[in-house]
Amino acid sequence: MKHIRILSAQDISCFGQCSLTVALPILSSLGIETSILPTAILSTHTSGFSGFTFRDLKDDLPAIAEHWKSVGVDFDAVYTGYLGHEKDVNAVLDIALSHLNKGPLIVDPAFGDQGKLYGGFDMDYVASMRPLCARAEVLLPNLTEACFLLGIPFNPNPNEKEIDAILQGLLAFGAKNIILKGIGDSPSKTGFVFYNGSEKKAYQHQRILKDFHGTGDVFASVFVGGYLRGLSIFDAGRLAADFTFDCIVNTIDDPAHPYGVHFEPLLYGLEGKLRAALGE
Ligand code: PXL
Repeated sequence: MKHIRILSAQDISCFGQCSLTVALPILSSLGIETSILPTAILSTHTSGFSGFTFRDLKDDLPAIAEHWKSVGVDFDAVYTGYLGHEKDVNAVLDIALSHLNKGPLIVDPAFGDQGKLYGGFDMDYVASMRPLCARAEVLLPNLTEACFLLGIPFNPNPNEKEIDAILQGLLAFGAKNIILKGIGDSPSKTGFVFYNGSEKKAYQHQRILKDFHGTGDVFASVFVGGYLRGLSIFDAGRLAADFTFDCIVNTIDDPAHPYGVHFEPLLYGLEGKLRAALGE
């Protein structure tokens, strides 16, 4: 197996399972060396907790990048998630477009869900995310993020024509491949639609009518691992959707665990699923 080293730029939420504390174990389990660019440190994530601390690291990012350049570090891909501040987004875009990055940029916008922005984000943040999303080889928005990026009203149940308009709009931005998440053709189904301008393909599975935090990060991390290991974008999305579903099923009966999903017990089987999808 070819060695793959990537950079993931996201916050560190010290407690709660999201961002880097999810990306690192998942990507490691898929055999991918993952360097990190922590853009902010929070005591917890922002969903379901109040009074959390938030230290933005935007001022540190350019110097980190300069040091990497001076020692000759580079990456096979850059994967971005929740960043935190407009200046973080700009610094991450500079890195993704510099010679530090030899491969694709994969962007999970990670700024909202269920029709709303996550606490602390505003339209300026959304505007700052547009240039990053525009340079993505693969963009992984949920429906909420797609609507904010396009500046259109959020409709939780878009029809096919509306979905097509969203996909076209995101492509017109500049992103090359879209995985639009949170789409199902009935209330009991959810999944994603893949679109690259010439091919459109949907995948869906049973929808669990309870929302869990951090599932977008689980999805994105499995997607990145699967895609960089050689799956097509659609098949990497399918691996990610199935694994995320399994994590939710594995958590649903635990009332003491509302802040994330129990993905750890399922990691041991993930690489096997990737190998099977690769036909190995
Ligand atoms: O899972 C996305 C995410 C990441 N990081 C922080 C968050 C959220 C979603 O709310 O608050 C800090």
